[in-house]
Amino acid sequence: MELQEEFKVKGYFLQENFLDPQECENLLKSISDYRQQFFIPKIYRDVKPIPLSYSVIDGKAVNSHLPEIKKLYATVNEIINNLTNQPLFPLKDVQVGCNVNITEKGGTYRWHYDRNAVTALLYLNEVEGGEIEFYPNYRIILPKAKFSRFQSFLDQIQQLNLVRSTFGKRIVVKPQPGLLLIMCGEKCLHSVRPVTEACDRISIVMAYDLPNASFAVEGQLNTYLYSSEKVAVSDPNYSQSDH
Ligand SMILES: O=C(O)CCC(=O)C(=O)O
Ligand SMILES: [Fe+2]
Repeated sequence: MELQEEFKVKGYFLQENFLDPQECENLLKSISDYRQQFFIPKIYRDVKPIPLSYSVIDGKAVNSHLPEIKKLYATVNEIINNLTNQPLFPLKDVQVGCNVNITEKGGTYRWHYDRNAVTALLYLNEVEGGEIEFYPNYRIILPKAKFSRFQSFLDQIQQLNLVRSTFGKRIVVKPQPGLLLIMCGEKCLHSVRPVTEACDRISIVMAYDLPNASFAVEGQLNTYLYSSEKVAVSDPNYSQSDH
């Protein structure tokens, strides 16, 4: 099958050694240098069954202090446009567009869909645990009511263990240095399993969408994902979608 067709059918694409070990080392070094210099917010949201428990360098910080990651965000954009045959772009919201996720021992990332159409995940190291588990092309999206209450109801039903195991195709991917995973983030239910060793799991998350894409209640979701502040809604993911 041709790559574009395969991506459309499967809903995801995996490329091992997209970066070589040395390139991963260099990026890990820049990230570690950044962490020596700046405070990184730690996020903990006690959602069931998998909490959101991670630290993040957001897109604004990437833009100002990590130029090599900013460059990667552009390089991967070209790959994605070839793969999807669509004119996708970095998100207008710079804070959300390109992040570095840092997950320490015991950390996880809750079940969610991304708010944007296509997401690339680039893994920089190998850790015990920390697998991403996902269900590609799984979500039933209401064409005219993506931000409605009925959509969030459907999302919650689809997230149930029994519904997932009955109707979904589960894929589990173990992080390894240089591994690139591209998925239709808004249609692919995903979460990250607990990291089980005392070594931080580092992934770069790059989000793309059509230029006119709009997302409901962005501000609240950004607070939920990028700061330790309390938010009014328990899980903005399911009052709309997420990243
Ligand atoms: O780090 C990962 O494997 C997934 C992170 C993720 O899904 C996100 O940041 O939206
Ligand atoms: Fe995600």
